[in-house]
Amino acid sequence: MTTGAPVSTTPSECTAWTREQFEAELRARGRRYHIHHPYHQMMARGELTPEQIRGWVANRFYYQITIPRKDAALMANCPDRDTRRLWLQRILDHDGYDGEEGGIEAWVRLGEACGLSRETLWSQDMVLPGVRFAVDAYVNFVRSAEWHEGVCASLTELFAPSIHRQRLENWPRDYPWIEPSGLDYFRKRVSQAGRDVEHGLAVTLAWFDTPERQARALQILDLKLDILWSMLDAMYMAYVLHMPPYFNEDHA
Ligand code: AHQ
Repeated sequence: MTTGAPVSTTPSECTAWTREQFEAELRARGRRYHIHHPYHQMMARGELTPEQIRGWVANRFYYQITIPRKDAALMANCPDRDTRRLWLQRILDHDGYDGEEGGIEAWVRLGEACGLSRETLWSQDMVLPGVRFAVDAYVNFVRSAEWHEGVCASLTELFAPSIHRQRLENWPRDYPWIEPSGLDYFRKRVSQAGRDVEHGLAVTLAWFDTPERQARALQILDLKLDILWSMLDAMYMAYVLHMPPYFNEDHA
């Protein structure tokens, strides 16, 4: 996780950053990653109640079941067979295949370990409007974006291994009421995210090679950082401040 003073925030008008400088700029956006959101900070300090954990799991489920459709939308826009052969693995990682349950099923087991039923998760009854809008904004962006831009948007995963490792380290101590097998999803993602990022970063560093394109790449990464941050904003309002949409609808 790169934090601290930003490297310069835009390439100069006439010269592109080197690949190393550009990668440093991308990694410097880690200071905006949702690991720093108050909801995640409370999670990492063991301060979330079971209701707040269950709210997070049920809302993130909508993100998880949307990721494969986002990846399929990117593939539909991508004419390059070699890229599609690699990107297909992301869909399989989530949807599963013979002999491998996949990440969505692992997330259902996370929900069950937290006291949520499979039916509750799939009903999406707990999905907050703000979460739904943020997740839909992601898949709709990728549907209409040139495929390299969709690849760039996935690069928040540059920062994901640390957040999965943090949960694996903290949850057994802080949330002992959660069945440890429920954490399988996080175990899988540490390596899968690392593999995804290796490919996504190579594509991004190669394609975004002019000052205009590099500025655009940072704009795309900021959009995805906003999406992840906004999801937690909705959850913070609902589960920490107890102010979900229309909580005060019974006006006098
Ligand atoms: O579990 C996550 C996942 O499968 C993905 C896919 C990737 C993408 O294509 O945008 N991003 C992503 C992320 C996952 N988990 C999030 C978390 O905090 O558990 C992090 C998120 C990301 O960093 O984009």
